Amino acid sequence: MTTTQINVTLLGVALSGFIAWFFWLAPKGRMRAAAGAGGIQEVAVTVKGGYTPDVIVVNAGLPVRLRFTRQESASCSETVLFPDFNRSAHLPEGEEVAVEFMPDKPGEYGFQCQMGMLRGKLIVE
Ligand SMILES: [Cu+2]
Repeated sequence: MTTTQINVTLLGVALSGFIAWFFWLAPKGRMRAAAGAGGIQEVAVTVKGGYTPDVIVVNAGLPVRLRFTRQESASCSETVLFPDFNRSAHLPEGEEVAVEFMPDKPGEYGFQCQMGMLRGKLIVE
């Protein structure tokens, strides 16, 4: 192979890597919860092929309310689980469902669909 062929090959590999990262691994958005009048930290989450935002930042010691709206019929995403907080919710298509819990300790806590194919992260500070 000539140098040019090698370069073109390397470029192709780099490009496919970037595309794979962009579609499957790149975070879909990071959102800091806003505390409302009652001191409840709220974030609206859209469920469609993933969670948007999929990284949610909250403060420890204040209740959290995540309002999920599932905008798809794929059965994969019909349940959302918060294993660390012992919470789960059934998400009917097109309906807003609130999941509430109290994050006591700072840390990172995952949430996911039943099979673990869709994933998000809650960062408690
Ligand atoms: Cu799933």
